[in-house]
Amino acid sequence: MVWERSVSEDLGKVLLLYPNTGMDVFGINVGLPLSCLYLGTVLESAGYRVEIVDERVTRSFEADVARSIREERPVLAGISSMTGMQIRGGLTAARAIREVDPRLPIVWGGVHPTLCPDSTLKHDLCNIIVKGEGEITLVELADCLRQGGDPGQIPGVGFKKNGELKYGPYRPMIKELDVIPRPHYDLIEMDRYFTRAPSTDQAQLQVVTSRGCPYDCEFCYNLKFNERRFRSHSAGRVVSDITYLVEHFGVKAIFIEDDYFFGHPRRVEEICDLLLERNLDLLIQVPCRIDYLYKRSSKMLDKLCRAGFKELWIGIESGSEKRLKEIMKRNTLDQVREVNRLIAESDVYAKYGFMAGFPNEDRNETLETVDFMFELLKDNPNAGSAPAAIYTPYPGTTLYDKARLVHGASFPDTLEGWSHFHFAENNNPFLSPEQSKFVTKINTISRFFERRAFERFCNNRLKPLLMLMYSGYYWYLRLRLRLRFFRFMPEVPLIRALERVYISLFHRTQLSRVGKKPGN
Ligand code: B12
Ligand code: SF4
Repeated sequence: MVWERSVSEDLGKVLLLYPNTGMDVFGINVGLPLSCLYLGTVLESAGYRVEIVDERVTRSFEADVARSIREERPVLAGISSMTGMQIRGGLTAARAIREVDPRLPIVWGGVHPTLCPDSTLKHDLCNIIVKGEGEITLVELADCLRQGGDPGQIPGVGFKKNGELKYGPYRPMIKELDVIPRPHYDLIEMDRYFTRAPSTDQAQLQVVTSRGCPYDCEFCYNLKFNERRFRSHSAGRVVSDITYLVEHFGVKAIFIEDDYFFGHPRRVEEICDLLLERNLDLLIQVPCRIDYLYKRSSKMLDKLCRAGFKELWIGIESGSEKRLKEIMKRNTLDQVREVNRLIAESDVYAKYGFMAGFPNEDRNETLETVDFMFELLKDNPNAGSAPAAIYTPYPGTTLYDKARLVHGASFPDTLEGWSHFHFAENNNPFLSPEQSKFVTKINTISRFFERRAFERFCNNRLKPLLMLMYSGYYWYLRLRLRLRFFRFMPEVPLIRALERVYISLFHRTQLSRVGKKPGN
């Protein structure tokens, strides 16, 4: 690997930037900036010095970026970005860079530049993009720019030459993930990144144990970004990475940030065996699929639970059978019901995820989803439900192409345009104005479907008062749903406004307490 080399000279500095995601509540979901951490680690191994500036944990992002460049001109500045909000912060940072140094190469990478390469590259504030996995490409690119070379020969990059967009050859994906070194956690201030485990409020850190997924859900980026392939770290490496976090940072709760952890069932068993051997007494949150559990016995669920996998995040997506088929979810509602019953008999907590507002979805279908959410919660006291997300057509997904080609929807064609594509807003031009409003209403009120989630959200001095208000509102909400009365809902704008204020105040007060592990 390109980073496995011994370098005696100082190769200079690389600046990596992680903008706000739009879902950033310090101490709750500001997790490790994994993209920058993985890239920073290989750059450091290859002989570069790395600085990571993360907008989510600083109050002076632009000033920090400008200061870093003034202190020492980096070889390049790399910006990591998903579609939407992160682009906004990325552009702000890029402007700050340009003011200090108009010629510094600005490199964009991550999910958005990979899936929308042309519109990203066309922007004045972008010189080069890196498509897909960045570890090898970024080291090669830094070497090339440092020596004043031409990036055209480097696989995986896009660049501009005489105003024209050019792309280097295809960059194959790394086959054996174990060659990627464990993140150098000292690149960041770790005490800023403890999130909280939902059921216990324990300090939690995140790991990646695999990349990609063998399924083809039509709303997901995996088909294009990971070419529908599943690659994983060995069981030994996974358990060693988790043990490292436990031993060095004192956490007992882990969040697995994989696309599909369960892609290789034999590996899952091996991980469980190793964790049981080490007796670490962990609380591990992990994304899962219904069909993985459907094919398995309560014995396997019990083993998962004993090994620490006590919280499963399961995307159910819809309460409509027809819709599940259409989006290629590859499981039925009856299978969901059966797995829900299996989980009810175990000690595992399941958090279900749903979406509303798919193309052609009408009010009845949205209500089928709401009814199904309540059915699952009723049948299983160990289950919770995330708010019904507003379906968002992300570029690179099959449903995005269908929305354009079948439903005639149009989407932004500039980087600036994509920066306003906020997942919490309704970005679905294919919905009628009435259905669009209805979906936003359901998304808002579904925040209150799970009492436990609300309790956790208001874990402060005002809790008794807030929970009293919650009980009153819950009763009113159930009555509304039973009567199917959705015309006059003044609470919707009120809830959204209050939530925005609450989250921003909470984020700021938590940020000012940097240094303390939440829950400790
Ligand atoms: C963690 C996570 C989050 C966290 C992120 C913050 C954090 N660190 O705590 C939170 C919870 C805030 C979040 C929020 C959301 N997320 Co999210 N998230 C993820 C998740 C699970 C892991 C991301 C990660 O860290 N991966 C590990 C790192 C190593 O991989 P990576 O980021 O891809 O980086 C590699 C390459 O992309 C590249 N690279 C990345 N940056 C850069 C920069 C440079 C300069 C270079 C050269 C290369 C490069 O190199 C890296 C190493 O190989 C991914 C799915 C996944 N498994 O990747 C979804 C994912 C990124 N999220 C997604 C979505 C849709 C969302 C949400 C809308 C909520 C939702 N409904 O899920 C929001 C809002 C974000 C938005 N798009 O506006 C989509 C993104 C689709 C898109 N087109 O952007 C993904 C792909 C999930 C999916 N299956 O669809 N998310
Ligand atoms: S939604 Fe989940 S199961 Fe479906 S393709 Fe994406 S990662 Fe795989």
